[in-house]
Amino acid sequence: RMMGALVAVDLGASSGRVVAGRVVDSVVQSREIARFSHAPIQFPRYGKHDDAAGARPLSDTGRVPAIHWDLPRLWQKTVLALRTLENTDVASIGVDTWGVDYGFVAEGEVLGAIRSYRDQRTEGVAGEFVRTVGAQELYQVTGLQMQTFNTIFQLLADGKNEARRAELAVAEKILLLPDLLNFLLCGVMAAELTNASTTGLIDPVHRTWNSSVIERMGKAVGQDLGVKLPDLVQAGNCLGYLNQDVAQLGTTASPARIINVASHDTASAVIAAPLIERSAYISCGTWSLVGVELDSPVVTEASRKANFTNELGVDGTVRYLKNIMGMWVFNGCLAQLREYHPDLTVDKLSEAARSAPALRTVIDINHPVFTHPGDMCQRIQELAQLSDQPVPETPAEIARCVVDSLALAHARAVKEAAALANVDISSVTMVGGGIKNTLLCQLTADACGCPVTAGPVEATATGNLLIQARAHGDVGEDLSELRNIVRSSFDLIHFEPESSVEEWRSAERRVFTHHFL
Ligand code: LRH
Repeated sequence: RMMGALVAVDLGASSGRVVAGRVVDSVVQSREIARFSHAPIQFPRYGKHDDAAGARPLSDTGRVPAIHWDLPRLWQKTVLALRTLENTDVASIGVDTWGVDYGFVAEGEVLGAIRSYRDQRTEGVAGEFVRTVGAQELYQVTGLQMQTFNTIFQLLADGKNEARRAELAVAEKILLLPDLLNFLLCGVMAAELTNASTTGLIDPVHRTWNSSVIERMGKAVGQDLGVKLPDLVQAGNCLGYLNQDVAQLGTTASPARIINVASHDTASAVIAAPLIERSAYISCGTWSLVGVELDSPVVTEASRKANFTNELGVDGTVRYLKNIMGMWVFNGCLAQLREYHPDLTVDKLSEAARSAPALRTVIDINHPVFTHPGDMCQRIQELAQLSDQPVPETPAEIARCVVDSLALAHARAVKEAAALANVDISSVTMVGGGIKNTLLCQLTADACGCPVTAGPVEATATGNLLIQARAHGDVGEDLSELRNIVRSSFDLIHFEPESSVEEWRSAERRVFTHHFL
């Protein structure tokens, strides 16, 4: 019989989509069922004695808001999309989302709110823990980049807050977001490895939970965390069957399966990055994830200092990469500029950037000032001022500054990845929504001084579908075969470097990189 459809639920940090597809004659055929935006939501957070202010207006801007994800929206949109497929023969469903974030489950339900990794409760927490363990030692045993939002630091922050600590105490399991959605879909709990590798709780060599770090953490939060982490499973595992109350998919004889895909969005994107020999990849979305595929982790001091991470990919691969703030900054500027220019769209702003003077002002796009939501344009202007460069004022100038700076950061990370992992790189493969900005692709080729191949845009959903197809035995086992399928399914765009790398090198020297703002 003709195999049923595969459904990818792909939730990025700024938009989600549900895609139905199949692989027919080594070609991915897919159709978007739903697409929706979503964003971290800010709630004001008050001090214990704020009510003493009485009827006076509260104007203390020093308070940091709590930032949650809109799980009800994400779930509802997913369910509605699935229901449009009722009476279709759906073979399976796979879920991927951004990394690191998690929820608690107790008594068969989701407990409390899902915090966003942009929530500032982790501030200061990481430093303290890292100092006690030792930064070098921690890197050696986890291979993970230092980001204040790593799951490990979020859990530590929870342990420091009475209310969250109480939730953590009654939580039966801690589930990363895709695992949580899978649980809602089929009632089975597990932790899929690629995403678990973003927690800081994985041993990247043995590819297991890292019992020594988990024990240490447990002491810090006064809980046995080990029992709260579900068993690890690999991408391709059949977790369970869709609860028919959620949606009636598949046939009565065989309801749709829930398959663990590479549930970290970046891991799915890398699967569908049509890499050739000696090619680095850049997965361009909210973040730009820049790196190379390796078969073992790199945990040298140089690597730690450059803040490269060893996240896990499918089939024993290591995603050796660096997080660069990507379209997050661009989209943040767009949102802000739209207050004065309501007609502005992503496309218009990208086009405007094209016409603005090149390399006039370059900033450190990865500067921590950009981490939290807020006034992106002003932060850019401040960094420009601090480095004595012309301050970008118009939408075009601001956008150009972001795209130039992002391309520069891409090139730098590619170079670092090659040096740190001791590999030769002669081309770059870009995937993800950010490649719709073709100026970014061209400038990345220019800054890297090597050709760029861009595509597919929907790499993450494609990687999600491919792992499902493989689990059903519809495609070959090899990762290289999966990438051949990608190559024959999408039109890839090639960009040759057009300007001299020297211009970029000298621009790089203007970047202000001090992190004390
Ligand atoms: C990209 C991503 C990235 C993580 C970040 C939290 O969406 O998953 O790989 O570091 O979000």
